[in-house]
Formats: sequence, C-alpha cells, structure tokens
Amino acid sequence: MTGAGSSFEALRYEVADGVATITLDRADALNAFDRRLKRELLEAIRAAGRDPAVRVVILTGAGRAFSAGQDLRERQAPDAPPLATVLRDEYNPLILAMRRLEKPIVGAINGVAAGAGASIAFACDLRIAAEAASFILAFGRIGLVPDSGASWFLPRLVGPAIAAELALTGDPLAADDALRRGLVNRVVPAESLMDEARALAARLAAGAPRALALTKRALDRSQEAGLEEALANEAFLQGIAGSTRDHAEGLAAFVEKRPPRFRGE
Ligand code: T3D
Repeated sequence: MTGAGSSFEALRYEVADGVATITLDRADALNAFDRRLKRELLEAIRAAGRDPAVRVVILTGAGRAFSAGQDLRERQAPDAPPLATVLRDEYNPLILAMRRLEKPIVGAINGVAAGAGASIAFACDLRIAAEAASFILAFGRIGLVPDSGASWFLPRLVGPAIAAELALTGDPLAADDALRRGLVNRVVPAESLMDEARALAARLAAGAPRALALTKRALDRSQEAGLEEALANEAFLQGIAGSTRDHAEGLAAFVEKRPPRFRGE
C-alpha cells in the first residue's frame, strides 16, 4: 500500500491494488467540509487522476457519517466568505473534478450524507450504502437551496417528483428507500461495506481503463444530449476506444478464451 497523501490531515489517502481509497476523516464533526477538507479532497482526486497505478477510487467517511456537508461552525465565523464565493471557488471545482476524473468513483456511503455531503455522494459514479446510511437534502433546513450539484444530480438519479420531495421537505431518505429509488446501487451490512466496495472496485480495476473513462464521459454527455447527438458522441468515443491496445487485447482474449489483461494502453 502506498500513501501519496502524507500531506493530508483531514482525510486518508491510500493506494493498493489499483484502487485509491479516500476516507474523509473529521469524524468528530461527522466529516463536515471545512476549507481544508474541501481543498484536500480536490487534491486527492487530482492525485488519483495523475497516478497511473490508480484505476478506481473509493470515497468513504470515517466514523458514523459519510459527511454532514458544509462545516456550519466555519460558516458562522465572522470572516466566512460569501456563500456564492465558497461554491464557485471550493465546491464547484471539486464536483467538476469528480466528474472529469477519468476513473470511476465508488462511493461507500457508510452513514448519513447531508447537504453538500449528499451532493458529493451523488457525484460518485456508483454508490454502495451501509444499511444505516441516509441522504438528507439539509439545505432548506438552514434556509439554503440545494447546491454542489444536488439540483442537477438528484432529478437525474431519482426523477423530478422524488427530487422535489427530498429537496423541499429535507426529509431523510433511508438506504433501503434510496435503493428502491435507484439512488444507490446496493445496500449492505455496515461490516461488509468496505469489502463490497473493494470487490466492486477490483472488478472495475480489471477493466480496460480507457474504455471506462470514455464510458463515464459518454454517460455524462448523454444527460445533456438528444438522441442524435448522443449517437454521434458514442461514435466519436468508440473511435478512440477502438484504437486502443486494450481493445485489441479484449478481442484476442475472447478468441483465445482467456481473461483479458488490460494495461490502459
Ligand atoms: O459555505 C457554505 O455554506 C456553502 C455550502 C453549503 C452546502 C451545505 O452543505 S449546506 C448544509 C450543511 N449541513 C447541514 O445543514 C447538516 C447539519 N447537520 C445535521 O443536520 C445533523 O448533524 C445530521 C442530520 C447530519 C446528523 O444528526 P445527528 O443527530 O446524528 O448528529 P449531531 O448530534 O447533529 O452531530 C454530531 C456532531 O457533529 C455535533 O457536534 P458535537 O455537538 O458532538 O460537538 C454536531 O455539531 C457536529 N456536526 C454535524 N453536522 C455538522 C457538524 N459540525 C459542523 N458542521 C456540520 N454540518
């Protein structure tokens, strides 16, 4: 196991077997995002992007919460920057970095994900939730609107009616309901959460990295596109994927009836 992140204080960053595991580590404050945690999470995502040894990222939280969102104590400080500035300078680059990362992110949602903590869970590619996890669009409870991508991700993940209910009421969505609504991919007992996340990450890490990156891009672009544009984009991305050595390796492995060995080339 290597640690690119000896400089990290508010999170842990560990790389093993092609998987970077990022653990938000402010358990006493339910992993609320102060300025340092936001900065370090952005750095960790970028470090994972740069490291060719990393093929998949797992994002989770220490203790009983995934994240309680913005650190509200920091927000109350007299010198706290305006909300719009915090979003433009801190949260928005983080969400964009997660979506632009050319590697899948598996959210291992270990407990409550509230406010921007929920948004960051939504920005993962896949979510596995512990049975006690929940999602709370807590923004309205403190007189704010959904941010950090929540208003974009949620209707796309659960549909407009449920998104409106969650955003307008601020009611928690329990893990089982989140599974029924399609917000999470699976729900598992807390004690097996990380094993399940690592097993899923290992499967993804064995895939063709370029194809996974292009698939992530295709799915994101499809949210914005009409069918004609999506078809054109698929053809463009397939042109890239089809010219990789991994594609040739996949074909050879099929014909030779053996597992492929993808190298990200
Ligand atoms: O700059 C900007 O503001 C822009 C960005 C905004 C994006 C946002 O995220 S806005 C939404 C911010 N988040 C919230 O409003 C959620 C606040 N927290 C809660 O509603 C509850 O804590 C939870 C529902 C998440 C969990 O409830 P519970 O009963 O399990 O735990 P608790 O007792 O409320 O919290 C435990 C501790 O964590 C407690 O500290 P203490 O008393 O033991 O010293 C509590 O103060 C602390 N904590 C929880 N959430 C936050 C927090 N500390 C700082 N910031 C928090 N968000």
